[in-house]
Amino acid sequence: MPTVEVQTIDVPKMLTEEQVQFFVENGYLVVPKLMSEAEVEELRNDAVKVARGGYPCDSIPPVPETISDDAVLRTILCIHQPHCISPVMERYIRHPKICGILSQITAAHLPYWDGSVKCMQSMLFVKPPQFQGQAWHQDEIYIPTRDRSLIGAWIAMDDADIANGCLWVIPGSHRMGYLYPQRSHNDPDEFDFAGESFGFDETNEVPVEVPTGSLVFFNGYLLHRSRRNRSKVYRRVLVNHYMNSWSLLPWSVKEGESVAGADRRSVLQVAGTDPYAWKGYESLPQNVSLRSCKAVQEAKSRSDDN
Ligand SMILES: O=C(O)CCC(=O)C(=O)O
Repeated sequence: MPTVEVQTIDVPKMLTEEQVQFFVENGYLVVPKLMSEAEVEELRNDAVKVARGGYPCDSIPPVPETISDDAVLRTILCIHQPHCISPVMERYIRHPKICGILSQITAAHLPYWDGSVKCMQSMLFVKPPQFQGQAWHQDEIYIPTRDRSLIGAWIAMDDADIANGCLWVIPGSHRMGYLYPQRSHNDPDEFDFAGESFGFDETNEVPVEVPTGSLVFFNGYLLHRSRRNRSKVYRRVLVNHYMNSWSLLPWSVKEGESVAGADRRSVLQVAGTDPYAWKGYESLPQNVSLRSCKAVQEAKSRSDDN
């Protein structure tokens, strides 16, 4: 193993032992108003810059000045990987308060874990009025870890409530580390085109309504969904995904690659040390992708008609 200088990222402890235990037991945790108003405003402004093609990338060309910010935002459900092009979004991935919390809960179910955390994904939801939500799913279906440590840090850029399509979760559904089967759903008015998990009792679901600036943390095995935005306001959220730095990341396994050894290295170390720093890092792709749903398709066909 090559020797490299191992750096340690120190972050503040933010949570009580009761809050850590709540996360371990329930698979989610709300931390109200962690972000200041100025921070939320910075994120909202940067969301507009990303959506207007203000950062060079192939998938979002610059939008002419004659088109209003509102007209641009009203066509977008979600932009995947905005941190690959926006230094502002990348800075929020490393936000010390968020990373302090992550260093306490991400792998708190494992003995000996030392609080080290890395990030592999960001998603910027705009979710304008009438746009669809996401059907039941567990994030580890898409991003597998080897130790069940995947965690989402969901930053509310607006008040999120039942009307505008907040998160709904089934507390404790992460405990066994079981991945439920998935199927297509027949409800494109309510949910985007991703599959839905099934085979569980959903009567215990609870809405996670939070004020602007709050964080919702949730484990990658937690069953969660969100519904259509039935309000007149956006439901903007930046959700970043992280995991224990000690676990390999067998994500997007390449042809011929062994799953046991696969380890994507386009990650950002955000707390503690990276034991695999000796492998080096893959640079982030300088691009983003846009998520589709029925409302996105309708907005596109309206603009094609004009
Ligand atoms: O914010 C939402 O509506 C859904 C987010 C979600 O499902 C996720 O981050 O995994």
